[in-house]
Amino acid sequence: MACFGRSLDSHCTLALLVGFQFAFVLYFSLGGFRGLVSVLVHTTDSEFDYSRPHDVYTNLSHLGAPPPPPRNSGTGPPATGPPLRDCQIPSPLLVGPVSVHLSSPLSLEEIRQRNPLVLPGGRYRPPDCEPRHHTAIVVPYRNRQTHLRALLYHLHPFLQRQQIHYSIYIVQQWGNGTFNRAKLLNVGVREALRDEDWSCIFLHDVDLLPENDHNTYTCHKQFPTHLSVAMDKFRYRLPYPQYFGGVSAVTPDQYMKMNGFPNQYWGWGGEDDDIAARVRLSGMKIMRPPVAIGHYKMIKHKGDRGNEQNPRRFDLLKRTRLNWRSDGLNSLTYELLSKELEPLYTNLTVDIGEDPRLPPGKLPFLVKATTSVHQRSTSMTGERSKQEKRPERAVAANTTVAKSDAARTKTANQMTQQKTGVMK
Ligand code: UDH
Ligand code: MN
Repeated sequence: MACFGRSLDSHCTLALLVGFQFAFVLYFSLGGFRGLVSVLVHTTDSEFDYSRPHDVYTNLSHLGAPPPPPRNSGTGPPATGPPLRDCQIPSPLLVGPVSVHLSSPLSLEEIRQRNPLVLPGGRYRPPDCEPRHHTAIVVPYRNRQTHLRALLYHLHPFLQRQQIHYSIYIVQQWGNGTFNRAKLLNVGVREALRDEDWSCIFLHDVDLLPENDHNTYTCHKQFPTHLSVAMDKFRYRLPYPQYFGGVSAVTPDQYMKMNGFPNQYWGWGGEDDDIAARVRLSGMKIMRPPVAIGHYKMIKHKGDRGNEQNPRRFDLLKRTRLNWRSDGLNSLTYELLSKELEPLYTNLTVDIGEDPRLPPGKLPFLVKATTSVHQRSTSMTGERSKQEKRPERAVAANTTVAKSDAARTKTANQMTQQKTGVMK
């Protein structure tokens, strides 16, 4: 997000120069010989015919039902059946290029009907084999309902064909304050890890739709991955070598090593370059799939109200080297207002505060009903008190889940304790 959508300035020119050098080194260090071969093999699109894409729901009827458990003979614990075989790598269900529909997505109910094996919270586990990958998809979000439906329509079948165990988390910024993508991502990682020990966490813009299911939503063991390397918006090229925006992935360990993401970028731009810098500063590098595979379409949109360009982004970027150890996962504060297990995703509504640098007396913009993906009918105007504006904290049974669950907070707690490790 940081260099594009406007002409290059000195910051971007410098980034480009350093980036080319970095990319050159990266190119020859992408996992040794195997990486080199895969880069050579995939340098052009010739391997995939994007002019004849498959329907994105292809092969879903091949997702088997779980094998029936053996009959229970009398008393004792219920029979669990033989263990499932490991899922094959690569998944035999993959088809390559898939068609992407950018306009008029189906309703949430229609999408749910097309994905009968997806469980509440947007969870899925292959029914007939043991998944090798456990991936949480975290989406920073506010007020993009059409985009969200398009994403869910495309992503669920795409991920099911990859035979991974996954869940989709929509992290919704509450209120009308300036949007903060990176902080929402921090919250999403934190909350997702309270649910499960995910082995991989995807950071996914709501308006990016993957076009090739060989682009697997899994993590590299050692280094963070940038997946959206070829977006239609940038004519299917990487816009600049260090670009890390759109869709990227980290393991919990990698995330801790880089002290998460910055919390201080309010408004549009810069935070993805900061994240890329953290990767480098914490001694890691960025992995990427071949350009022929990392194809994405971005739903066309204008800038959002409340997410205007951040004029401080270049100043902040100059200080990443100094700030990354103190601003990030270890300084994250927020309030989880609600967590709902919707049929196709887990909805987290969070109060992440407001830009502390807003000039006193300057009110954030006023809009109606931005709180919910499903059009909560709360009318939100700036005049009402903060307490009044908040969605009610639902405490009831199965749709809302209380914040802490000791058994599941292991990794999240470890991450907090890691503070000292990160600060080294
Ligand atoms: N997002 C929201 N709601 C917002 C703002 C951002 O959900 O109000 C999320 C969403 O996941 C989006 C992501 O943050 O995909 C990144 O924001 P973006 O899509 O605005 O970023 P992008 O790089 O900006 O696509 C493209 C140009 C926007 C116009 C800038 C004009 N100066
Ligand atoms: Mn966008």
